[in-house]
Amino acid sequence: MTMQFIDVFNGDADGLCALVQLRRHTPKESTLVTGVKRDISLLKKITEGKNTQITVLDISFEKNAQDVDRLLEQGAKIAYYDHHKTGDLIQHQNLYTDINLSADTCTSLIINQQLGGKYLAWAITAAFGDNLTAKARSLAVDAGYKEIEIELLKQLGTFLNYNGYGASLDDLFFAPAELYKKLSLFDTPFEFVEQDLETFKILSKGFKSDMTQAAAMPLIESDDDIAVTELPNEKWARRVSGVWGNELANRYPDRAHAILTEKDADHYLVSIRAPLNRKSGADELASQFPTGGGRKAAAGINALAKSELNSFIAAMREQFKS
Ligand SMILES: [Mn+2]
Repeated sequence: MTMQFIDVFNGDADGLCALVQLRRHTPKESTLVTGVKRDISLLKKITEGKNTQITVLDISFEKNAQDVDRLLEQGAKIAYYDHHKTGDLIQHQNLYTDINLSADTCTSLIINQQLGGKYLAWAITAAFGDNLTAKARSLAVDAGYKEIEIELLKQLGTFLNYNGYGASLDDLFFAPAELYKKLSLFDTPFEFVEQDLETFKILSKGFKSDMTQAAAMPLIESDDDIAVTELPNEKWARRVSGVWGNELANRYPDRAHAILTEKDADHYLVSIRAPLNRKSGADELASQFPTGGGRKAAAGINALAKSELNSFIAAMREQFKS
């Protein structure tokens, strides 16, 4: 029986760039398992662990622990790299983990460290995508990139991250597996943009158009500590909600933000951003609601009942009062 390789990655900039680095370094014929950014229970899509080597990138261990357990029992070898909430880690001889919960790192930076900086520009792209702007910039400056190059990495990171949002693959310009195949042809993001300008342009155009629409939507709550905005149940809104949250966080670094995107008649999809200057509490707020979760700086709720909107806003005020 031959060994089967399976690469499991979050469909955002960080997941994409983490796998690009790994597979540029160690090419493998692998099966790709991914989805929209919010689709993080990815390991349950793997039905059989026997004779498999599974690499997992940028999805919460906590949300996948049962399947890690099951796949290990079935005989899988698993390498797990991440920076989201872990819950209780499992100890097993066939499980390798490199998980760092620091608010200033991301999975691509963890891989970058593993590879000794070999594909740094991809890691910086991901850091920009995960809105680790200061960290990304300082790495880029230290590496000697010119301002125009740094701006390109920032744009690409933002666009790749933006492409991952949406309720289903149907909302996206590119399915993440398809986008991965395009990116993974190149050692650097600079080569990708130069040689596949068409893909870059589709993302760039979509991003700018969606952001313009988001900027026109009113805030339904705002004070010094928090701001809440509501977007309609449309493709553009589902794509842009997360990056619009990042943009607001960058513009108003002392304020926490929530982007409510109407999901159906009774529910919102919620993106939460902690104040950029504090970078904590987003996960705590999200976890108070049944379908919530995420990181300290950025978290979300998959389905917030509209009837709970007032209690959500009250909890948000309480969480982020200065
Ligand atoms: Mn990430």
